[in-house]
Amino acid sequence: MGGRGASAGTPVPARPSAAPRPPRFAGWDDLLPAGRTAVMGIVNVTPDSFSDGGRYLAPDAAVAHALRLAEEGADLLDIGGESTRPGAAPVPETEELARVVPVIEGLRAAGCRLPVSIDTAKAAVARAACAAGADIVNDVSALSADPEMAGQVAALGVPVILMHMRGTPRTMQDAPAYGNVVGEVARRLEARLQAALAAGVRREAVALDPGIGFGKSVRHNLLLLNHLDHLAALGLPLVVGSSRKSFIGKLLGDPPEAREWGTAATVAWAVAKGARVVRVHAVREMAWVARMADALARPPAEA
Ligand code: PMM
Repeated sequence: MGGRGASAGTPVPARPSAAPRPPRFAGWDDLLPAGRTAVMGIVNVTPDSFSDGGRYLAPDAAVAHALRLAEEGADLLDIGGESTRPGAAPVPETEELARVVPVIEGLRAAGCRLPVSIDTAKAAVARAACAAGADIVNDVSALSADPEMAGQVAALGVPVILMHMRGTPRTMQDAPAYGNVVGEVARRLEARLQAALAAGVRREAVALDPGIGFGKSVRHNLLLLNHLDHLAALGLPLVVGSSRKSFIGKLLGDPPEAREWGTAATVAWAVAKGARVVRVHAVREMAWVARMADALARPPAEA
């Protein structure tokens, strides 16, 4: 599985300085594997993420975990230093920087060439992470939390993920309500896309994400996944992050391991409905699921 990764692009020398670097990838087509869904491995460098909080807070542990995910077949790695679990408090910028920068530097120093995204809503963290070797900005606020972020992403010239969220992590699960969740999420993502373009971000650098679990009830999450093809019709790559989220636990009654099996169903479904990237914790297993679902959804000529 280790050899199934995407084109790793040009080499990434370890570089501890904060100087800007030219982007390795101009857009999503440059970094996604052709003909199959990409698997993004989650590396949360946080004490409190809902699934893996506290396990990889030490930089060495986070780097080792990320290298393991690469070995298991991740096409991209997503490094985050601020928990976005419901109710989570914001993390100061200095703390977030201290969590993520050593991990990105450590990964590059270890020779990892995979595309790396920085999961942050802060422009300063995006800039420092990209200087340390990150290639993509993954912003759960779709460039709306920090007024500097859209201009920063445009200046960096890197691909970006615009994710839908209602409210902030602290408030988002307080009785989320929509008239038509699919239409409202699509319209908001379209508006954030326009804001990004107006700030100078190129269209081919943008991917969209419905933000499963971010200000949504169980039913809202199910409807968004059910109508994922509606969002795919916006014409940009879709990222889907359903892995181990609480709607799966609520549906299945949360016995041990149920969230992983439930995740497998959502990954297969998302692939069939047009996701280009699935963001997961269990990379080895979900890469199998994604590959099988790819073959079912689009049978290869020779098999
Ligand atoms: N979910 C989480 C964090 N970052 N980014 C994107 N693009 N999409 C998501 O669904 C998403 C995200 C929260 O989940 P985690 O605590 O398992 O990382």
